[in-house]
This record gives sequence, structure tokens and C-alpha cells, in this order.
Amino acid sequence: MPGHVISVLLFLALHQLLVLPVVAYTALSDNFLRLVPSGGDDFDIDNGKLLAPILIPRVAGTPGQTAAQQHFLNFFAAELPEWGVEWYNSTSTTPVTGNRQIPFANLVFKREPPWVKEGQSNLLTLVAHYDSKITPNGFIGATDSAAPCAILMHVARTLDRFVTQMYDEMSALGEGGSVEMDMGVQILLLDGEEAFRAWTATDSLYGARALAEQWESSPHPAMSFYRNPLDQISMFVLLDLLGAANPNVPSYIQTTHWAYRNMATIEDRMRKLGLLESAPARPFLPDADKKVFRPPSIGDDHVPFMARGVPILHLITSPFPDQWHTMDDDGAHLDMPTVRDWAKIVTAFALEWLDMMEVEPKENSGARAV
Ligand code: 1BN
Ligand code: ZN
Repeated sequence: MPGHVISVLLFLALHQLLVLPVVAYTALSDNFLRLVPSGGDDFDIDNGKLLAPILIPRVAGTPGQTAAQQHFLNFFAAELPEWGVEWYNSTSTTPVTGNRQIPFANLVFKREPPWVKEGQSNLLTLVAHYDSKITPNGFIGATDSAAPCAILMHVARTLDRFVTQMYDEMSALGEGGSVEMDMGVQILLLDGEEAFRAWTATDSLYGARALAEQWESSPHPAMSFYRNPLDQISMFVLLDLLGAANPNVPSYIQTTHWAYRNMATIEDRMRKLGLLESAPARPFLPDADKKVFRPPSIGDDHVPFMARGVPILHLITSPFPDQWHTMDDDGAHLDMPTVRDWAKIVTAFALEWLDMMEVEPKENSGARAV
């Protein structure tokens, strides 16, 4: 073979090795999908331990805000003690609360490989807002977004066992330390999404705007692989207005459509395996084959992050639920099979994202879906 051909081949091989990182993405097996738990009675609206405690008004600066925060903190302390907890506090006036500074508090729960240094892990970032709208008085916001918060708590506790096993095995084999493989997960429970009077750039997204700004201006130490906490987000998956029957969640964003497809494929596979309870006329995620995209226009917590280049998967129904921003957006109007199906779909998506086939339970290991 002529020398210059060898040089070209060598160059291509090196380019492949050095420039294009090979990142595994292995679909979950049918066996693994069968083991994904739905959360069952934990989503019960009266006594369930995930959702019932937050089916209350949760407006920033009121006792309901504190009760919701306490619920999340108690849950992670009791069930997921290895997850880090961070508070991101800010204050702002609003158009209806005069000169008083209203406190907004985002909560971030994070599980990452124990060996990583600051700024070295990439983080699947699962997001919902926990505040509720100030009007109408007594508004609960069950789909908006108590149910999405409860779903994320369920996802976190399901991931934990597998993530722990993965980190233990990687430690034992000395496999840690490559930025693609050093994957973690964080749950962002954001405050102040709702407008106090009417949705504008300054009356909305109080928590998300403060967090995106703070993370943008918090550089990691020199030589870190990721520049700042925004840069660590491998995908920002935002759940909103989920829990009503017959949801339709389009694919909004062309650049992350591949991630939407991954989730739609999981839904399709779970339905065909008879693993989902709901029987909608159309899939929850019907747009796997979408080809033409228009600029997305739904304002939501992803906006300050997307503006800073973070990849977004926006899971919000269109049309919005009939109960949207009315007193009927309460526990009684949730469709429990739909809530539990979302819990399964998002959990399976996250397990797959985090490459958990590496620790797939063996069929006779006694593991079972709950
Ligand atoms: C979603 C849930 N949003 C508020 N609660 C965002 C939004 C506000 C979407 C106004 C459309 C219009
Ligand atoms: Zn709302």
C-alpha cells in the first residue's frame, strides 16, 4: 500500500479515536422494561407518599412553599441519602406583592460518580416546577406541576439502585475517569415558574432565570472538562402539565428530536409488551417520525437554559389539559393510569440514557416491578 494511503488511514483512525468519542447507547432489553416499576399506590392522591403531600397550594412566600420543600427534603433524606442536596435561593418583587422581596428556592438533588471532581461528570437533568399559581385562590396545580414532581421522585428512587451498582462496579474495575462514562443524574425542582399577574419576561420563571444565570457565572476550576454547571447538562428534560388522560406531547425541538425518538420508542415498546395501563387512541409521544419543525414558542422553565445553549427535551402536552389554570386542576382530575405510565416511560428513558444495560438484573434475581 502506498505510503500516503497509509498516512490517510492512520489519520482517519486517530481522528475516530481522539475526536469522536465512542459513547455507548444500548436500548433496554424487554426483560429490563418489564422490571420498570410504575409507583403504584405511591401516586394515590389521598394517602400516596409521593403525590398527596404536595396537592396543596404552593405559592412562593407562603407556608405551602415550605411544606412542599420539606416533603422533597424528607423524601430524599429518608430514601435517597446518597443524593446531594443544593439550595439555590433568590428573591424578587412581583407585580402583585408590592415592595416585599418574595423568596424563591430551587432544589437540586444530585447523584454522580463518587470519584468525580467538580465539573467532570455529565448530568442527565430531569426538571419540573413545584410552585403553584397564586390565582385562582386555592389553586392546586395537580398537572401543573405536582404530578411531574412526584414522577421525578419516583424516577430518582428507581434509578438509585442501578446507579449505585454501576458506580460500585466501575470503581472495582477502575473504569471511572472518562468524561463520557462519568454520568450522573440531577433532579431540578424549580420555584416561581408561574406568573403572579400575567406571563411576561419578568413576571414568570423566577427560579429558572436565577438558576441559569447563576450557573452560567459559576465557572469550574481551570482544566475541568466542563466549563460550568450548564455545560454539564447532557439533556434538560422538562416535564410539565402531565397527568391528565389522553396526553399529546409533540416533538418541539429539532436538535434534540433524536432524544424524543428514544423516549417515543420506549413508549411504543412498552405498549406492545402490554406494560402500560392506559389505552389512549394515540400514543403519548406521537411524533417519532416528524420531519418539519417550526420554531418552538411555549414559554416554560427551559427558556433561560435553552438561551444559553443547553439541550432541551420539553415534555409538555399540546393542547394543554382542559383544567389548565383552573380550580379543576386538582387530584381528582388526574388520570392515575396515565400518571403511572408517565412514571414508567420517564424512568425507562433515564435508565437507558444512563446505560443501565450494563447492570441489567438477571431474570431470576428476584427483582420485580412495584
Ligand atoms: C406552563 C404551565 N406554563 C404555565 N403553567 C407556561 C405557560 C404560560 C405556557 C403561559 C403558555 C402560556
Ligand atoms: Zn401553570
